[in-house]
Amino acid sequence: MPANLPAEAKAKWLKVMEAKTPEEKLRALQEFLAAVPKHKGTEKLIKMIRRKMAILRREIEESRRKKVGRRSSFFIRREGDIQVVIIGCTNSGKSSFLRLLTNAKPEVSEVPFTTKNPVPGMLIHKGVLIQLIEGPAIFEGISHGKAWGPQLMTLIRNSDCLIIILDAKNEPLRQLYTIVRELEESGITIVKPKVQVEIHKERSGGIRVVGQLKECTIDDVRKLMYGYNIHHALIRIKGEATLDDIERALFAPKVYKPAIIVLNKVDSKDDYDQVEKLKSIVRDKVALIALSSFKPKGNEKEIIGELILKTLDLIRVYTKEPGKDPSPRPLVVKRGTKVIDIAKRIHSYLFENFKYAKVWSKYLPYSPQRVGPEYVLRDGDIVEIHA
Ligand SMILES: Nc1nc2c(ncn2[C@@H]2O[C@H](COP(=O)(O)OP(=O)(O)OP(=O)(O)O)[C@@H](O)[C@H]2O)c(=O)[nH]1
Ligand SMILES: [Mg+2]
Repeated sequence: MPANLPAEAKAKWLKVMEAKTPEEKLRALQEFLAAVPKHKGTEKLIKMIRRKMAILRREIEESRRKKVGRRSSFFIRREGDIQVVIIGCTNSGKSSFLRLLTNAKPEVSEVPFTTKNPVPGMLIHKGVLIQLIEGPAIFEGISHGKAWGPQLMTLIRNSDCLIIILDAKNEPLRQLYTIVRELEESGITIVKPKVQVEIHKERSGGIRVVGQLKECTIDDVRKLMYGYNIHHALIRIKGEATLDDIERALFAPKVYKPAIIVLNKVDSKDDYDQVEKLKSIVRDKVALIALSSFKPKGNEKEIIGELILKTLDLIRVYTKEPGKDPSPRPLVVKRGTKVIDIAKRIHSYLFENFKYAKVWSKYLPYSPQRVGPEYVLRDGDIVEIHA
C-alpha cells in the first residue's frame, strides 16, 4: 500500500480525487506519478496508477468516437422500489431470463452480442416493484474502457443488486471468473467485504469517523488525511477499519454490490453436475440458483423476487391511516427498521409528534397491538401511526 509517500505526492493525490472529467483525472494521475519515487516499495502502486491511466485513455478515446448521440440510448430511468442489473457473458440467456420474469421483449438470438443497449422490465413480487435491466454482455477486457464498458459499469454501480447469468452449457465457471475479474478491475466487488470504508470529502467539519477503528486512533486517521491535504471528510466504516483499510479506500475505493448467481440452461439431469461444481466453489459467499429459461417450472418469479429481497435484507411494511384500509403498495425498508423510522419517512409531523403506533402482524400473538417508537417491524407488518 502507498505508505510513506512524500508529501508532494500525497498533495497531488488530492488533485486526482478532485478531478471531475476523465481528461482532468488523466492529467492529475500523470502529475501524481511524476511525484512518486520509484523503488521496490512503490512498484505495486505505480503499476496500479499506470493501469488506471491506460483505462482512462481508452475511455477518452471511446467517448470521442461515440460522441454522436449513442450515449443517450444507454440511459434507463430508475423506476420501482429496487433496481437490479442482469449481467453475464454473451449468449448466456440474459434476454431469455428477462422475458421469463417480466413483460419486456428483448430479442433472443444465438447471434452473439444481440443486446447492445440496456433493456428494462418490471418484476412485481408481493407488491414490490423490482426493475430488472438487462445489460449488454460482459467480455474480457471490457473494464478497460472497451465498447459499452464504462456505461455498463456506471449502470452497475448505480444499481441496488446484480443478477449474474451463467450458461451451464458453456464453461460457467470460466464465465464467472471473467465477470468477477472485470467487475473487480472496475472497482466493484460482489463478495461482502469484512470492512467497508467510504470517504466523503466535505467543505467543513474536520475529519470525522463514524464506525469502529482497529489498531489506530482518530488522531492517526487525522494525520493520515492531513498528509493527503484532506482536512474535512466524513469517513464511514462498516466493520472495523485499520489505517491501511482507510488508506486503501483513498486509493482504490471498492463498491460492494450484492449479487445473485443464476445458472441458466439447466434443461435436463445432464446439466446437474455443473450445478454441483459451481455450488462447491461459490459456497455461501454469493446466493446461487439453477434454472432453465427454456423449461421454466413456473415458480421462477416468486423464487427470484424472494431471493432479491433476502439478498438486500429488505422487508415490506404496509402503512395505514386510522379507519382506512392499509396502503395497497408496501414500503420497502431495511430489516431492523423501527416504527419511528417509518413515521419519519411518511411525514415530519408524524415523527415530531409521535405518540404510539398500532401494529398488525402475523408474528404477534394478537393484533393489533399498541407499540412504542422503538418497535422493530417485520416483513408484512401493517403499521398505523398516531400523533
Ligand atoms: N438450452 C437452452 N438454451 C437457452 C436457454 N436460455 C436461452 N437459451 C438460448 O441461448 C441463446 C442466447 O440467448 P439470449 O437470451 O439471447 O442470450 P443473451 O445473454 O441475452 O445474449 P446477448 O444479448 O446476445 O449477449 C439463444 O439461442 C437462446 O435460445 C435455456 O435455458 N436453455
Ligand atoms: Mg440479450
